[in-house]
Amino acid sequence: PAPPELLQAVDQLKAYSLRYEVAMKLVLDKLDYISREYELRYGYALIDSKQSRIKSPESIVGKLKRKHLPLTLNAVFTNLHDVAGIRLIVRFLSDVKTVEDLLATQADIKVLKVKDYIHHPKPNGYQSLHLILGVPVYTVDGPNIIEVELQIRTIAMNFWASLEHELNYKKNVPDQAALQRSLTKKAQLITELDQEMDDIKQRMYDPNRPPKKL
Ligand code: 0O2
Repeated sequence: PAPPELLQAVDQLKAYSLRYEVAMKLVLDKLDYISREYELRYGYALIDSKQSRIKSPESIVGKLKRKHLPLTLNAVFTNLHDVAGIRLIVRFLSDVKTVEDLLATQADIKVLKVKDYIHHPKPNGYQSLHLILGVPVYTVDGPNIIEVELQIRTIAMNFWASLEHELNYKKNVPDQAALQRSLTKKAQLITELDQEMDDIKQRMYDPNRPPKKL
């Protein structure tokens, strides 16, 4: 029979995956509501698309190793903030802040940490707004705050990030370093495009227009 410590670890893992799933679903439902109400009241699609995932065990182990952390459950809970992750894609730059502000008004979730890679892009050019949200999950033992990472970015930023991610994970790409440098330069074009598209949007939709009354 399996040693009791192992059985306990398996039970703990199951309970925690359930908590991450429930917390992620709660945030997804809120985003869905925000998106639908915004469209009804402003006649404007705030959210283009969203993806979500619970980090796979392989990816968790990979990240713990990269960060030189012990391969323990405790290290996961205390050091990895993106076990539950949502990526929200908006069309326009100013929509990133609109979503952030709408989320900040929700009393039951807390923004625990903000990493603003839009105002402060990473050296490789990566842009995105990362929020670590603390979401209450009411377990049999009482309330527990579970972290969910929310990445908010524009379609253009996502286009850049998805190619950059592919480049990093692909093996045997000739001139990988040169392609990386080229992508870093292209990030500037993404910033310019996002700003110019936002200018057009501001002229199409008056940013101070009142919402439709309910
Ligand atoms: P995957 O495969 O997408 O899940 P921290 O402990 O806060 O210092 P962490 O968790 O690395 O470190 O935080 P950060 O910077 O917020 O990055 C978390 C996630 O953002 C990454 O998860 C990526 O999804 C994305 N990301 C961050 N930097 C880059 C980048 O330079 N390029 C791209 N394409 N994505 C990036 P994972 O676990 O690394 O990967």
